[in-house]
Amino acid sequence: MKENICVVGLGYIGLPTAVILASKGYHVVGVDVSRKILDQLEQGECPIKEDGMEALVKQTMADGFFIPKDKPEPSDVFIICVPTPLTRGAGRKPRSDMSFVKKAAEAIRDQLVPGNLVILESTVPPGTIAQFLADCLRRGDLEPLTDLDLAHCPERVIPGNLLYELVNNDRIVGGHTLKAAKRAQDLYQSFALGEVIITDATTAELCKLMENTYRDVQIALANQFAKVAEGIGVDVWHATELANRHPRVNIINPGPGVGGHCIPIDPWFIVDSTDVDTGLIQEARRMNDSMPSHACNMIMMQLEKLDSPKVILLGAAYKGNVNDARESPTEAVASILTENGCKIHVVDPMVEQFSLPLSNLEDVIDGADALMLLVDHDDFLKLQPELLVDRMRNPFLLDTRGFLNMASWKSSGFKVRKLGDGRWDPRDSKGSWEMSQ
Ligand code: SAJ
Repeated sequence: MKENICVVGLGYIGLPTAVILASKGYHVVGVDVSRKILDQLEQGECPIKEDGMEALVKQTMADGFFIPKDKPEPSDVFIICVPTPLTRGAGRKPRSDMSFVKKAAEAIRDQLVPGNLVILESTVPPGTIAQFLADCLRRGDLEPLTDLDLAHCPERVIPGNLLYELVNNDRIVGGHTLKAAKRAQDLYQSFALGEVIITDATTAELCKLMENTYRDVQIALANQFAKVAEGIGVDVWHATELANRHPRVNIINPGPGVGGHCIPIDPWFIVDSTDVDTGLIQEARRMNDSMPSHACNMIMMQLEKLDSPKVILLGAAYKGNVNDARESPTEAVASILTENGCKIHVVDPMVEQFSLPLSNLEDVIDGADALMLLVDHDDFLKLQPELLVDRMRNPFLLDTRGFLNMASWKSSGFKVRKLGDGRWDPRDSKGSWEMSQ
């Protein structure tokens, strides 16, 4: 007889985890506090736009294995998948906001019986399972550290390829005890083709933070190289391609900043968890946080002679081909340009919800002074510069992702500039940019 499972939090991680377990024959109750998410699911809609998700949600609900609810129910296993954002108090370093984990743990507390397995998937500071989670779950008649099996199973999936990675990635499972780790391992191995590897809970907690911090530092290095290349008149994209021909070098891409709900946040959890000098991690954060204003300077330099320039931001998502705009660099870019007197319009064919109004390019292109490509959505490759150029007051394109075919935009009459490319003289109104390849 398969165990009953209650998944708390039906966001980007909780919902796919719930339905994939349901597809393996577990009876899964999925709980969320958002009425909107529950309504969408009940109407057969999937709140997450990812390949395969909608079909899986429909199938598991039709089969009766996945049931969305607004409150937890008694179960054998509880999986908590709620956000752990940052709190940014004035004058101190950002810290983890554990209020959602606390609420989720308190919501399941009265349903717990000895022998239950409680898994926390949310990214958390090291030591959370043994202390914070146990404290939140404790009841007069229930001691979590002895009566329950507690485990941390950090998620690793990349938005944009979520279901594939959920099944195929290797997975780390950290138990408060060996028994807890083995129980969680069996559960995840029921759907994972990747290997599920067990360790202790604190190692698993640190491991997750190390993965995302590693990525943040790598992106910071790419951004550092981009600024250096601009300063010395080199195209960093071309130089990177050449450097990556070295068998042990893999430099990734610079850009207008690092967004999403993980990479800009998780390094701070490490900084906050130790008295050791974490200067390298903090410097990487600073470098990545400086990129929106760096990209804005490239625009302002070009538009400084114009009165109230009209700038169209292409992309609101935090990265290409996703509809998720959390912590998107576009927000910072929009506010910097607005402070500098620009009129801003944001265009994104994928994003439905954003902190600023979204426009259709067709409605805002007339009289525009600059297009700023911030997100590498495949949809933007379909733009036809020859149809845009005559409608703009000042046809200028800044590509912050090294994504568009600059030669084609340039031959259509655009002045073009690419982040990380120093082969450009801003005094030359025609633009002295040349392709080196
Ligand atoms: N970015 C760059 N240059 C690059 C790659 C990314 O500027 O070369 C930017 C993106 O545009 C985006 C941000 O960084 O704004 C983060 O994007 P991402 O694709 O690097 O990562 P996420 O946030 O979508 O997902 C990450 C993944 N972690 C790692 O790759 C180590 C994913 O596996 C995790 O599951 C996820 O964080 C998470 O939930 O923690």
